[in-house]
Amino acid sequence: MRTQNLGYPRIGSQRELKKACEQYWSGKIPVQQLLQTGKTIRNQNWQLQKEAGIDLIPCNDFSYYDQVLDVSIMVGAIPERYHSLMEAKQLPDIDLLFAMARGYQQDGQDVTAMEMTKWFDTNYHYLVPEFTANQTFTLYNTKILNEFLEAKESGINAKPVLLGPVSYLLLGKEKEEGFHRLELIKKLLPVYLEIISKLDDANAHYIQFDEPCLSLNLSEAEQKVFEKAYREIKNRFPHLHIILASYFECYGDNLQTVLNLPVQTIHLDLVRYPTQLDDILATDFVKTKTNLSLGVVDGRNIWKNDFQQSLSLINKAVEKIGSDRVLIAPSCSLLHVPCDLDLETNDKTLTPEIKPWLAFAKQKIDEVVTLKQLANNENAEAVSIKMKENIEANESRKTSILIHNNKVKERVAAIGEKDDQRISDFSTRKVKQRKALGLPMFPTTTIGSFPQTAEVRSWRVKLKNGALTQQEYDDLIAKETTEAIRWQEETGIDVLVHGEFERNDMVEYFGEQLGGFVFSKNGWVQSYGSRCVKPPIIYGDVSRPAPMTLRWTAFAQSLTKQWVKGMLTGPVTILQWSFVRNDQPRSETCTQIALAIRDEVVDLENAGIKIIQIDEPAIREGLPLRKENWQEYLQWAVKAFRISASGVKDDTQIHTHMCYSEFNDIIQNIADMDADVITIECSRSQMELLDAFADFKYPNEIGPGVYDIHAPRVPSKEEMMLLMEKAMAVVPVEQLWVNPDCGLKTRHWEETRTALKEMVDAAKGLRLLVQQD
Ligand code: THG
Ligand code: ZN
Repeated sequence: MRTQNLGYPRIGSQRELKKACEQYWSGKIPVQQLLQTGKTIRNQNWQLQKEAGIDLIPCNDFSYYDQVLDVSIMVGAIPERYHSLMEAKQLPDIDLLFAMARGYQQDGQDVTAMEMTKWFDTNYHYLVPEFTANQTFTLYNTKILNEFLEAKESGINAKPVLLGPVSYLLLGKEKEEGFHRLELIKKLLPVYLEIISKLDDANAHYIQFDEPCLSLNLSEAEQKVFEKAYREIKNRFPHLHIILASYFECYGDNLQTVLNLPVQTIHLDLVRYPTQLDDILATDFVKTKTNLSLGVVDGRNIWKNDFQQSLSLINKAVEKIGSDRVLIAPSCSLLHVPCDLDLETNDKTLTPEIKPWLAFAKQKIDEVVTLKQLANNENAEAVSIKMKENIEANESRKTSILIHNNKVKERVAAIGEKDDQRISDFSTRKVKQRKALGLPMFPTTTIGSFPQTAEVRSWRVKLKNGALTQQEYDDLIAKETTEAIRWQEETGIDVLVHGEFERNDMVEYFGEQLGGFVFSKNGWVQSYGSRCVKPPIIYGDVSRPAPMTLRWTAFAQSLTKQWVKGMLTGPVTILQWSFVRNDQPRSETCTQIALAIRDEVVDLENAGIKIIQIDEPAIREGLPLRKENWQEYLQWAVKAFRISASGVKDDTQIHTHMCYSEFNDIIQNIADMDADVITIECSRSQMELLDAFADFKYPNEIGPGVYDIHAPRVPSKEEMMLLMEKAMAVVPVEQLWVNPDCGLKTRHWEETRTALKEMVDAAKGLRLLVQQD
């Protein structure tokens, strides 16, 4: 029996890589210092895994930005617009990488970044490979070999990890019509073979190909491409030990294909899908020589492993195929969990009762090794102590009074048919809202957040370390909020927002105030590039001990005669961006959060707030990877949103906001959410997205984003009017709002002011246009 790891977090346990990258980008450190930081992190990670006793330690799991982008650079899939930057090596490789990831504006050049999208159902984002019909590939960069040799220098014969060729193509997109990207496999494979050959020459024994697309619904033709590709690799390198890894789901209908692939080891995510082990052990697989990597330690969540449960899976496999064919592993790369629980030394955030229930990446590595020792009966005395500790910790969690709140459970059980329904249907509500709100045609609003300047962030740091008193901090937030309200009034925006200056992250802020949640001090997880999030930990029944947003919303409303929109994060998004308890269904936890948000909505209404937005940007990313599971998820997710929104009177207007396009396939479910107004990201696709709403005859009101807030560029009034005219062609004018794409938190004030003035002018222009008709 051996142990392996699929990938280790690369931001560094103190976010060293994030800090070094950002300092490098702002010109504060030279490139050598950034590269040295990377090298230190890689070596620390390798040593840590070596000392823990991991047999197959990954390399090339490190990246300065994103592992998919690294493959694009490795195989030379560098879109045309970066070629002038590459020529004559004008940019060193690392700067080319950052230019592709972040765009490049210097020396009169203005090149846009590559598109970013969600990595499966996680909160990690990757850079989408771009392919053309006459796409060529060449071995442009040997990062994977360099990292392998670097590990070797540190005395580690590492296992190179590489996104497999088929998933790499599937995760990309065609930038022109007339071909399918999978056709490119013929051109791509030679480059993969070339790099494998270099690794082979350097004496790599193993290679791990990540093919996470095997967790999706694949056509027969797509499955065939997997077979062809891996046969070719195997033919060229018969002695190389190939580990095939997919995760986040079972192999499903792709299982037979996977079993036919000429690979030595198949990895299973047994956390997501434990019964897959039985499925495989019931086939002829047992008679082959192929190894199984049992992903029993959760790479997506922070709970301590249940050794008894894992051992029963391991023992089952050992009985059928023998211990030599078994590897123990985390369920997926540990990229998705924080680095080290030992760094959580603050008893106030992670209380001493809860901390023993958890394991971060470093602790999970130990769990993998301990499980092997337990299964092998190695080191019996020392290991039996660990087993005892594990049973005790899990028992203490199961029986803790902290996780149970009977009032919450009773409330969930008592949810009735009416609780997820507004009093009247939209056609009735619309009339009452028009009368109550008195808004003009094409009402203008923003998504909620205004720029979080370094200064505003610094106030929070000072409050935490005692340099500001609570009163001083509150005064500063009040001043900032007041200025934002005044500025919006002057600019002529119709529905105002308070700006969210008091909030850190839109999920963390709510989690901090809800019962059943705890926080880490340092539990950062990479979201994209240098950006990290610190997901709250939901350990128990969720309650709302006190109003969460009432104070600042009511304060803002008291400053103005115009409507101020209350801003809340929706239940599905809070669930999706937190570490969720695994001792009850996610749907149950989501319903509890929905009730907490519902109480907040009702409190806002009682305080005179007539427009309330419940954001659900993560509702799409929560979709199961297999379509056959979509409806079950959508049913409870949509219901949770409706529960949160349905406690109000007809004339209170509920908004929601969603980012990330592709609504076509879930438009019915979005309509079922029954928000009075939905604001959506639209401008990048030039309103194409609206077609789904138009074809469906979406009945409620829509604010299609008229400018892309993800870029520093300021669009003109004319440009925005043009986009809105496109919208008017497919959606009745009385249904339309005018707003930006998304929140303005990451933008600067100057560009925000100019852009919003243009936006208000665009709305005025549109009103004139319509009156003339
Ligand atoms: N919050 C959470 N998840 C998210 C987003 C979010 N996932 C999708 C999308 N938004 C990802 N985008 C970002 C944008 C900015 C940051 C993180 C994710 C960010 N992070 C700070 C950083 O890395 O310096 C730290 C966070 C903080 O200041 O509290 O700015 O909005 N949960
Ligand atoms: Zn958004």
